[in-house]
Amino acid sequence: MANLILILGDQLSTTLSALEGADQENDLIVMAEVHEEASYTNHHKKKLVLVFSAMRHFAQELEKHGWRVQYQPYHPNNPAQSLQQVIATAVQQHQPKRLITTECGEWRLHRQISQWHKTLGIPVEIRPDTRFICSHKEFAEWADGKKQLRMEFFYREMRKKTGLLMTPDGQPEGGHWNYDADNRKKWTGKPPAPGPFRVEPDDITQAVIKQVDEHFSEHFGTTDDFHFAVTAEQAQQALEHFIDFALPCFGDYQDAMSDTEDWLFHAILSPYLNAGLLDPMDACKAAVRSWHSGQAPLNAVEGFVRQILGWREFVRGIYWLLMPGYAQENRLGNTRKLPWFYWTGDTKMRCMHKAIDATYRNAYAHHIQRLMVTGNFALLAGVKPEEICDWYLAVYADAYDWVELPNVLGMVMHADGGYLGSKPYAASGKYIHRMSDHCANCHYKVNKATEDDACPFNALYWHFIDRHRDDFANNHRMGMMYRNWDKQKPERREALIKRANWLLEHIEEL
Ligand code: FAD
Ligand code: DLZ
Repeated sequence: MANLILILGDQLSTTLSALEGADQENDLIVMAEVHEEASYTNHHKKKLVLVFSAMRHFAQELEKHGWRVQYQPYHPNNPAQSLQQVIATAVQQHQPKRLITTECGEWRLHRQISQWHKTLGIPVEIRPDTRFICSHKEFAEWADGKKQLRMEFFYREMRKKTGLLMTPDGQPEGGHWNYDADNRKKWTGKPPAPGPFRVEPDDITQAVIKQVDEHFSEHFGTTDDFHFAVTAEQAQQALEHFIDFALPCFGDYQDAMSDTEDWLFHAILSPYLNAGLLDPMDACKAAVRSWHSGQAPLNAVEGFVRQILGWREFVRGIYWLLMPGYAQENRLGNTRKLPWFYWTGDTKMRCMHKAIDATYRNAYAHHIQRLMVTGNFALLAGVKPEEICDWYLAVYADAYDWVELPNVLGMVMHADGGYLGSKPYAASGKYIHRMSDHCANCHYKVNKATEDDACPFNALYWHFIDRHRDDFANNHRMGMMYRNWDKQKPERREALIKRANWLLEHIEEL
């Protein structure tokens, strides 16, 4: 036989570079559900269902289109429990000339695969992942010589490169690159949020749900009400659902949070984009078409395109530029353990409870919950980056190291010394109150700071500002915070620090 082609669980695209030029009659595609990939983190049960079910559907589709596929479904007693074991067995069985694969999305596995040629005794060809818009080389060239990277400038380069939302004479549509200032409305229940696109589980998905419940019962989350798309066709329908029903309001309510509504006007497309079921450029182009047809406003469409063309490509660029050292960064010197309530949602802080509860049920929380609630709390409390990164990697259906790590370690924890973001997204309860209706239902009082029932985010915010004076006082975007802190009476400052110290000592009881 000619070649083995390995396709991983987040490479479910027929346009995958590993398939380019392949010989349908002679080459053999290998796909395998293996314990090692299913357990390197405490993956949410819904993520396991999504990945296994989407892999099974993809293998069927490949066979339907004439490919030869060797597929290993999950079983705890399979002799091969890692991708390396699966491939080693397949090489022995089929004696291929070479193994072809597309570069994988995580350093952990990439390091393994790049050594396989030594043990397999055949060449291993690792091809670039052309599903991303910016190659590693292009990103490295853009980043070269810069002390700090700023997404906004990278994003403009990507707009010029793709022509998305650009006029024929090379200017940004509407005259501005970024309409973020228009995207900060609080949501008060109207217009009604459309909810996510739902697919009822078919026989394949139901079989996977049963297996996950049986073999991964210790993992975080629940399989109840699984409704994710598991094929490219369904992911395309999810995109159309978003464009038709949520995109028009996506911009306005992008930063909003709600006590009663999990999804608001977000796309809920990241699990599909990251697994390969949906192409990022297709998603951006669909949004731009919606603006051209007058269905969605520019602030919404630009905001959506920026997330995918800008943030998604930017964080991936940083990941591959700086790994493996990036994962070890801890520039704020944090040492705190992750509070246990991140796993249970058992906390009186309403915003935290709501974000964690949604995460447990849905394997999803929207960006502002991740950044300004669970992320902000970890930053203010000084949680060790490694611990909070492990949590984010485990609990979301869209979580893969290449995208989770820069978002958590860089954007949220500022553990890279500001390489990714110009200032930490630290905020007091006031921000959460402004953007949500959580505080009205909270045990704690957002307008209090030092009392026993005061919102913990308030004193913790000032504690963070105070303890990191050396790190941030000279950051011009933080200057006002320090002036505000220094303006407060010494007794007030003392009371805030005392309250924060009490909160940190009793963190598990909050
Ligand atoms: P929308 O808000 O509707 O945005 C549209 C798309 O833009 C998303 O589908 C996603 O592909 C892309 N996008 C938006 N923001 C980002 C970003 N900051 N980085 C990369 N892509 C972005 N995203 C992941 O895909 N996987 C993760 O593991 C992940 N972990 C995160 C952890 C933290 C602490 C934070 C603050 C953000 C994280 N994000 C992650 C980014 C973002 O929160 C999610 O992509 C988004 O919430 C997914 O939901 P959505 O599809 O409804 O996105
Ligand atoms: C996430 C995941 C899971 C849960 N299981 C598998 C699997 O059994 N087989 C597989 O090929 N891929 C799986 N994946 C995706 C891989 O972990 C992913 O390819 C790497 O993390 C690189 O991004």
